[in-house]
Amino acid sequence: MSRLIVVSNRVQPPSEEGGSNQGGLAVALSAGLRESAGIWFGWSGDETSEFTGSINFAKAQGVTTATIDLEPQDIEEYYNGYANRTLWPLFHYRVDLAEFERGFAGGYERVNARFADTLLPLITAEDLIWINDYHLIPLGRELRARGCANRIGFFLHIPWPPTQLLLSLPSHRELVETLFAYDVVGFQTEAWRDSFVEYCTTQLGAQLGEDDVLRHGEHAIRAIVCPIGIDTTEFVAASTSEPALKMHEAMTVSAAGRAMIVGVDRLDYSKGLPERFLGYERFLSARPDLHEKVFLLQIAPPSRADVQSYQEIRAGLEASSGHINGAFASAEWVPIRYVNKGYPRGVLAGIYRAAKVGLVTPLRDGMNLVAKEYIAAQDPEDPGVLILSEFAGAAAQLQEALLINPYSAEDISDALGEALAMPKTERVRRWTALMQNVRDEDVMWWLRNFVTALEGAKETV
Ligand code: ADQ
Repeated sequence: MSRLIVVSNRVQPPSEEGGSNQGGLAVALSAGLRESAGIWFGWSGDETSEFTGSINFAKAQGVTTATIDLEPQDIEEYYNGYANRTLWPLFHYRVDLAEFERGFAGGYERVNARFADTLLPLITAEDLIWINDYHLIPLGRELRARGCANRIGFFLHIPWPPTQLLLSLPSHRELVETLFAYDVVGFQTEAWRDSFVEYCTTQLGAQLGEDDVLRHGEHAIRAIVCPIGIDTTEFVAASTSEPALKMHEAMTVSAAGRAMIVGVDRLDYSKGLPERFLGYERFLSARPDLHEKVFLLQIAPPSRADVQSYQEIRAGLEASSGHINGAFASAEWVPIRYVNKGYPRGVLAGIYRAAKVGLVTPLRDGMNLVAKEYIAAQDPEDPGVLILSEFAGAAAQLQEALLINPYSAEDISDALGEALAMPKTERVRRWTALMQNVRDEDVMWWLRNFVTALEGAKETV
């Protein structure tokens, strides 16, 4: 395998005990980089008063990292602005939350150019360059403009929005055209890829040929479907590790014979948390016979706290969980345990394993790794049941989950009743099929698929 240079907005190599609050992207990329002996380049997460382009090299857990600091204005316009207030909501179908400011777009261009200036000297002729996610869409074009002739791939971790929504982005055409600087562009599902192809054919006049090759003017790219997985072997081991066993035991004692339903999500409006609480409330109203027999543990570490819509969702969830507990709790029973902190991976695996039901109900999600982690952590002899939103990318692979519409409180309520009553033989049957997929299509499979497509790109395009 050629040396890989992976680029993403944030670089967060795992800590010894497996990082307590890492996004799915961080978890997946570190696992992949270990195999390829490559470099992971991106923002350190730190601020500097003036951008210098100086690179900080480090090695952690077998992963070499190269990071840069950004100026406060960069962080405000590029990260909090264009990435998290414009593209993230729009690409998750929330045009109502998207903010369109020229200053944000300018900062986004500037930071992508700074990434290119700093990264270019690290690149040698045979390197494969793999750029990740919506923060860095124009980076390939910036590298090409500086003479980089390497194979460059781009992978989008989030959904690609429907054309009619994307048209609301000022300069949508310019942004999408920058993707034609890549050799390969990867998506989590066929649905997101098809949506991209539809935009390119209807708005740019691009032509789709064989082997997913999309031609536009002088350029040809391969638009591939390449769903991300988890480090399944590591996660299965984590689920029977010492911290997991301890946590499992602690949860079993504290559950006092009640069935635990678990939700684990970054606190983000795309994850459908208010709707999930409403669905659970509906379930409590519909099933008085199960009061005191179940509880929902919702773990939601805050993210992007500088963005107002994230402050609002946090306040809304505090009110909603308080309201539900106020309406249904008794002296001995609290129906929702709502926790705003991160856990080390072993501990998290122990929590998943102790839960009879995994409740994963995003309104829109590129993939959703929590669904896969929940499956990997189960006891094969007595697995829990996964309830999964049909709008998560993971639903395309995890068809044996109980698939629901996350906007429907009734769907959530019915699925909870079905999951809690499901006989063991049926739970084992579904879990076996789900686990097969989580094992076969893991993070190494994802990495190899993408890299193979990138290596072969020049021959097919
Ligand atoms: P995210 O939106 O961050 O990722 P997800 O795929 O669910 O979403 O990954 C979240 C990760 O954070 C999981 O590995 C989970 O274990 C971890 N996590 C969440 N809460 C935690 C807690 N309290 N303690 C410890 N760990 C916690 C983006 C896209 C997804 C896509 C991934 C990868 O939005 O759709 O699946 O990238 O491509």
